[in-house]
Amino acid sequence: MLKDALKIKVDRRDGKLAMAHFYVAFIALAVGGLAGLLQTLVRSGKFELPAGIGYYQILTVHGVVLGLVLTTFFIMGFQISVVSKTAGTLTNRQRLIGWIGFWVMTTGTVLAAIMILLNEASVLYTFYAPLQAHALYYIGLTLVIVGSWLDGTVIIMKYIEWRKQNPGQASPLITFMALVNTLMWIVATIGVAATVLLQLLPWSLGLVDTVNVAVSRTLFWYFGHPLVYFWLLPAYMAWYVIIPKIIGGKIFSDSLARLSFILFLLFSIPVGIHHQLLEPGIDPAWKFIQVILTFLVVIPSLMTAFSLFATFENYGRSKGAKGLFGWLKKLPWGDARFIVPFIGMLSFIPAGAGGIINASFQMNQVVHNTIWVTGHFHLTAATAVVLTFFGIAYWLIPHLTGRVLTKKMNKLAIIQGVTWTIGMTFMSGAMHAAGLLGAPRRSSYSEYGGSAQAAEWIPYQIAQAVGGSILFIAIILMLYIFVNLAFFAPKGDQEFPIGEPLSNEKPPMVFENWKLWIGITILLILFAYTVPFIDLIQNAPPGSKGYKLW
Ligand code: HAS
Ligand code: CU
Repeated sequence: MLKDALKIKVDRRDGKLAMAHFYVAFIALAVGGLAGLLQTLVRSGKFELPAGIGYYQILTVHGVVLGLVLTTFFIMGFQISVVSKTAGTLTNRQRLIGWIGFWVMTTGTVLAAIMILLNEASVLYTFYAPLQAHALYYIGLTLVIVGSWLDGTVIIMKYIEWRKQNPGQASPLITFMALVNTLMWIVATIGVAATVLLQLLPWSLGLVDTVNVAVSRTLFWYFGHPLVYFWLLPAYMAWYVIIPKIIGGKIFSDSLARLSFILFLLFSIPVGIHHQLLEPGIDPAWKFIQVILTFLVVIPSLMTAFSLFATFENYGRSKGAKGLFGWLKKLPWGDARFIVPFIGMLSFIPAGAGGIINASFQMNQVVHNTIWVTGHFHLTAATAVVLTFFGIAYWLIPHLTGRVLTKKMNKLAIIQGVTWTIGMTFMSGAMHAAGLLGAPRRSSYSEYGGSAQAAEWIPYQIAQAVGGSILFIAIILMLYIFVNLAFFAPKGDQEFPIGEPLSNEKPPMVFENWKLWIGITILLILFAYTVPFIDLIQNAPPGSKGYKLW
């Protein structure tokens, strides 16, 4: 039955819902990319923003529009597509909920964007208190989250329906993965919803005068770390399930893939304090416990790396490859659907290593609040994840619009991926290096009164501007390809690749025992966070009034 389902195209109406999400995502790419380019130019010291636009204003645009809007819209569009493909067409009711979710998210995005453009909310994408934004900015972001819950509801409903219709059977792998990501997202977003609704909103409306800064940051990072895995897991879905089919191989192990996703559900959330290792008010013992939990969440990524190598090697050897690395030659290097996400995988090796450095309690002192961290997340989020999203777009957009990726577009797509990689190598490389020399993140250009140390950073800042400019060219190429695939490419049947496992193993049904997994997730969260929160509330210094520093 699953085999038949894999031949069917995604229903046209579901495709429209997914495409609506992709339009917003790619508009976000255009706006956010431009803001990014301007930032690197300002930081090179050779350019000033016109018309009274502030550096922190465009930095906020960049973070919100790319980190929150592009990602959430792309992920929801992708997850709806894979679930519709493998678990079946959405019912009218499910589709309606999806559309309401989409419009709630879009309304929230527009609201937040207007407040940033009016310069009422230059508080960056992390909106740390005591920086205080206009209430409508917080309301806008809340709507984005509420809308994403509605989209998530569609995934959950479809999953439940599939299980009812197929009793005793393991759900389709990629539907299972989309469900895990949705459950993680819902548990995680409760944290940011709590700080916005209970703290930041009443405070920016003037209903209360002060805010407990440490509590609000801790609630933010309770959400902020799983947020980055919410971005990563859809890329992993493509790596585990879609790439094997594209190369003509098989998924190494269905059960291993499910286990790694369950581990992400368990360990993604009780680790947020690794973003606060240098903040006061949290006992070092609890920081250390969350550092250990962070190292546990590295394991499913190592499992993923292992399983990808196994898939590639297996395929290569099945084609007669010899020697230790002979299989590399058998991979389809001319196929953009493969090579662009593959560069993403490759970049995730140094990116992940950088993450492990960040998480190492003492080493965090060297890198925290330096531009090294910005370099880290431009390799993880803006390379590994985003190149995979582009790789997905190259076949999914034409599949949904009934068109095909032509040879010419395929070639341009490879050029796009390579251009991105060159730009990012300059930009992220220079950020890592300057960070180690102490260059701060989240800061506009300054010579710091002619300090000798700041002078050392300037060449790296120029390298960042060079990288940023190359990246902007790659963004223009991506937008051009997107418009082609959405509106102009020749009509045809673009394949929706869904891989199958190497063996006929039956994944253990315990993986679908959500009471168990959500139960353990909640216990781990309570374990990691109860005492820190009690401390932060009981021993809180007087609350802070709001600041508008821009
Ligand atoms: Fe991170 C800060 C730790 C992963 C994103 N991170 C950030 C911020 C962002 C971010 C946005 O502990 C900044 C937030 C802010 O604004 O302040 N991060 C980690 C760790 C991991 C990690 C331990 N981060 C990510 C991912 C992100 C992301 C993924 C986005 C998508 N990060 C931190 C810490 C901080 C931090 C601290 C705070 C720093 C501070 O002080 O502020 C791990 O999950 C990484 C594990 C990954 C691996 C790599 C596995 C490799 C694979 C590829 C295999 C390749 C193949 C192809 C098979 C161990 C799966 C190769 C084929 C060949 C032929 C060679
Ligand atoms: Cu983190």
